[in-house]
Amino acid sequence: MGKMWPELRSSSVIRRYNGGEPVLSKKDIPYDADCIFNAGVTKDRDRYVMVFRNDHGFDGKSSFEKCDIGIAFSDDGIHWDVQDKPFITAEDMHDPEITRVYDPRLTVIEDRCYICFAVDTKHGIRGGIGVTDDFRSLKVLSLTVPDNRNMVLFPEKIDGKFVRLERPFPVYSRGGKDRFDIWMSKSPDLKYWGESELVLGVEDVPFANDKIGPGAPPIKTEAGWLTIFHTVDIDSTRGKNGWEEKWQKRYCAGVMLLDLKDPSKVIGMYKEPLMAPETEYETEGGFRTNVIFPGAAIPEEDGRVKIYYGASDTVECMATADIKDLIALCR
Ligand code: BMA
Repeated sequence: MGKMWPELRSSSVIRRYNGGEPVLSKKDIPYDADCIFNAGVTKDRDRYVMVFRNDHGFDGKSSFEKCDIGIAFSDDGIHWDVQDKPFITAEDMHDPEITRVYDPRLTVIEDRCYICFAVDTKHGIRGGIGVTDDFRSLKVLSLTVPDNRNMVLFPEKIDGKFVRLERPFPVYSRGGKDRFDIWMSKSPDLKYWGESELVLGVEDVPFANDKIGPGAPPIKTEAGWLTIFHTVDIDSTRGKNGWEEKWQKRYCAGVMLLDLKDPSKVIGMYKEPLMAPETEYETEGGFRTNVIFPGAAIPEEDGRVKIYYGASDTVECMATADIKDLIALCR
């Protein structure tokens, strides 16, 4: 038996939109959809754009036939106009190796919108990066070797290079179990990536004992790159949960500050969760239980940040916090 992990609470700086009700769920989707979650959101000029994961074709037990990426637009970041067909499907990738595309993140860099997404293939999970100029078609720029995912791009070049955070899965070298960390790589063109460095190890996050990964693309502030990530703790005393026979993990959101000039340096981190699963959608009502999976943080003119997160792999929710409070937590 593993040890019982403590109750975790969200920071008091967090305000869940509408008490934690979803901003997007299956009922909003005009095509086949079961679970709508783990979205990426950005602001493209004055319009919000959301790309979201859709697991559909549920077998009634524990798996889905398909997993692809839909797209929606909004004027206020709360009410969404979902486009009438998916944005990226595995078939659109025109590669028989590719079986699923999911967990997208969006970043606008120099007026172009880039998407990072996870790509399941018959030979491992690859991290994809693409660009779209019309939100209808995607040009794929690069795919990592397996296994890598949870990639997010910084919103501007640093020292003339594109920068991404990422989460590879080094199974053998980390003892054959989940001990996965946040890394960073740079690129001159979003195609060739290198200069890789460790950013944060799972052992440095007091409320994680399993793995961590990038969540929202970082926000530039005077104090540093404000970066929301996800964390996982596992407790083998957790039994049947959600729709699955066995789900022993809990996903939370953490927050840290990275150095503006050298973002491989963590200059501050809140030692407790920024968000922990608390509402019914986050803890009980979904396919899984106890999952908060942050994928976007949008700074607003009023000093607040909209934080988008998937709840229990079933719906997409949003919370807000004051940017000053988020920075203060990291110090
Ligand atoms: C991770 C990913 C996420 C998911 C999370 C919780 O491994 O698959 O997409 O939200 O598990 O199930």
